[in-house]
Amino acid sequence: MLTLYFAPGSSSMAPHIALHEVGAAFEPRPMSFARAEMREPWFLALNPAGKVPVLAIDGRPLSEVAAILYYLARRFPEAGLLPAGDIEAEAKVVSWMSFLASTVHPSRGKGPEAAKAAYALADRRLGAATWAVGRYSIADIHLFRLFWRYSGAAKPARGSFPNLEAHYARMMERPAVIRTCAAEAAVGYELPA
Ligand SMILES: N[C@@H](CCC(=O)N[C@@H](CS)C(=O)NCC(=O)O)C(=O)O
Repeated sequence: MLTLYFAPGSSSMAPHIALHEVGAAFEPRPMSFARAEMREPWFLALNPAGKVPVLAIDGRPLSEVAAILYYLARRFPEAGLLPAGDIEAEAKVVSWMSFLASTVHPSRGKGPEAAKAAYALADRRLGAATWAVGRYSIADIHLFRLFWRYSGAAKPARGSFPNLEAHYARMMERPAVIRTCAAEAAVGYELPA
């Protein structure tokens, strides 16, 4: 049994998309920023950091976007979300997700210039490639969610990050992304600006 603790539009959007990509049955458990549910003792027992996402696997909590994406990709290999049998390509997926979690995600909290520099770096790193690492993978899901949030909040001028914008458009065509956006919008966004 899989349960996803998520807050619409937040970091948990990435594992939410991945769950739809792999087609796994799961229980969605919406969490509210407004009611500070992530600070409640029962949730802190699942993740002492007080953050979504958490994926409960038969009741055992797994936190951190990259770890949950990795778990889903490995548990459901038929979905092809990790390059199979290619150690170097798999390591590149880890490289992207480490970069996204350690450099890109925290950049918004460091001010607009830091965020712009981090997304410019991500844009250069992606370059003209269709997907982050050869073919579609969990790295693309992680990248997409961060740029979705940044572009929605900071509203950079069109053409500021041409490679990320093209990647975003490709992602928005995927049924798993469309389903996730619809499901999260139906719950309702409570995101700070
Ligand atoms: N490093 C974590 C970051 C998760 C994170 O920052 N979650 C935020 C939402 S985007 C959160 O739950 N914040 C709770 C709060 O601010 O109360 C990951 O990759 O999962």
